[in-house]
Amino acid sequence: MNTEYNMKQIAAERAAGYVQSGMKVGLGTGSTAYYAILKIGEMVRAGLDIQAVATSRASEELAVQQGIPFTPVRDIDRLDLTIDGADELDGMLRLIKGGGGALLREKMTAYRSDKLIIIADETKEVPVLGAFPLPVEIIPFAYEWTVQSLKELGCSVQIRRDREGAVYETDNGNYIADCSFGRISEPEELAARLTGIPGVVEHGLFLGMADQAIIGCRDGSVRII
Ligand code: ABF
Repeated sequence: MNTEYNMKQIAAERAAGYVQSGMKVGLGTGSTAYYAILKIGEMVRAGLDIQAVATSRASEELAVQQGIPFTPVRDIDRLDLTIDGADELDGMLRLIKGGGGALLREKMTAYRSDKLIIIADETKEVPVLGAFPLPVEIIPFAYEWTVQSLKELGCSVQIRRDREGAVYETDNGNYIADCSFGRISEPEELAARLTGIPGVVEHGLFLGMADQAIIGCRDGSVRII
């Protein structure tokens, strides 16, 4: 029986197998991407020659510890491959991301990547998105207005706080509004409405961005969709 972390690990390590010397690679954020970074670090130490960018300060710190060479983002126009986690994924590879607070850099990195591979344990697969509150990155100025505008889309909103109860700030100095919509039956429509709210920087719906998902299963198998 595989525990959740094993499922994450087998998915992450299978994805790391797609990384080849000469590639420009985007490193994701979260506990599944953690295992991918560890594996890629092992491969770099064994001679893999890549350039990398990270989707969060936390992932960059981990990658540097692992000896993965970094290139300033300004020196990389496009990436060959990004490997990243997700909070939910449906049968059309539509995703909710941002539980780790890195959705803006994750989406920017995915957008500049020729291929996005999502890695997840099978508990992340859902028939319909929305059980996981949708993270939305908003600017601090007049965030109360933005929260009200989000509520008017039909959700309850929690401004994310850290363990000490302070308002959580992203790597970009913004806030995260966790929006509970319940079932999101029309994610494309919701994405358009979210983008139209002034004060919203980015949202955690990743639609039409993932090329492949590698799923770690309880029985130790890996499914590729
Ligand atoms: C990251 O991966 C975030 O977007 C998301 O929150 C996280 C998935 O969580 P985990 O891999 O830790 O289960 O990309």
